[in-house]
Amino acid sequence: MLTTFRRLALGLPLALLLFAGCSKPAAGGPAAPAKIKLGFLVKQPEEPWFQYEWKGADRAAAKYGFDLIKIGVPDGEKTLAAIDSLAANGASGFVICTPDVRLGPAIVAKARAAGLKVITVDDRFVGADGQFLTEVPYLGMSAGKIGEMSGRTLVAEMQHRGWAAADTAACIVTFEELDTARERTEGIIAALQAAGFPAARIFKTAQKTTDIPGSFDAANALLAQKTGVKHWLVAGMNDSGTLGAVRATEGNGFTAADVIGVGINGTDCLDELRKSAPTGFHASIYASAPQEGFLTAEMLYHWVKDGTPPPLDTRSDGRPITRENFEQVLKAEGIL
Ligand code: FCA
Repeated sequence: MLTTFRRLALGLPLALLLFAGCSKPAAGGPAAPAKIKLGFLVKQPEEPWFQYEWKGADRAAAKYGFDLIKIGVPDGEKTLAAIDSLAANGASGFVICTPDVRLGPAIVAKARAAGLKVITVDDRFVGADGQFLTEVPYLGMSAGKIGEMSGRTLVAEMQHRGWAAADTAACIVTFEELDTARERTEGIIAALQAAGFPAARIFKTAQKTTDIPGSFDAANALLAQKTGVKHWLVAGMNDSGTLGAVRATEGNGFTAADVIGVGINGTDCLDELRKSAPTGFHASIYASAPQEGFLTAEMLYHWVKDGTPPPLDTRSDGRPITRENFEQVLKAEGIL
């Protein structure tokens, strides 16, 4: 208790210590060490995935006693401004999921100039030559593997419902300019084909924005072209990608019984899975956002505090969740 109190007191600003009537440092004595400040910047703060990542990072901040500065950075301008603001506020580094992976070199240059350490989460920086900036520590999904899991989940449920491939087609919503997204959707397609689903009945449709309206529009465009399909398999790079497409099938007259949608993230589909009647959104591949937030914040803290550099490439795994088991899995994860 006393140790905890002392540790806390050390982290408090001097004014607060005086105000609280705690012992004053002797005149000329060493000042209390300043609390470490770390940033956590995410591209889509409205997406539950990123809110859970922040929650995980908050847990690391509470455990190690650093200040966490959370900033939403929906575009390049806001990202660069956020780095300036972190530097001005005395931060030592930040974790980032960038709104555009090609901003990587500019972000690294700005961070270096300000003496800030950088770890990337989810979306890996890409250089002007199109190659990953492998020197910047990265933590993200095992994208191909998780995509394959989504594909296998689609096939298992299709078999469970006894659908014939000849009556079925797959609508895969893609966002190929983002590597983690492309690797996931390629994994989905590879698993469908490995299970014998005909390549000619797998249709990709590109989303312009990575949100529900973006995937809704992409799927609608495809459904308008592909008439005569009885059942649809629907998937995308994340829950929003699949949710928008499932909404599009509904708008085109397909009922839940004729649609199998599988998402990825497992954080942005909770309201959907809680609906009293099942929808076409059948399952998601859950990857742990709180853990990714905790681990990246923890790595950054150790890097700043002890000079221990983080591993350059860390990957997280996934597991399928459905209406049947999502509450149990997410409770165990501390999300529910
Ligand atoms: C990307 C997606 C997010 C999440 C994350 C792990 O950043 O946009 O929804 O899937 O990867």
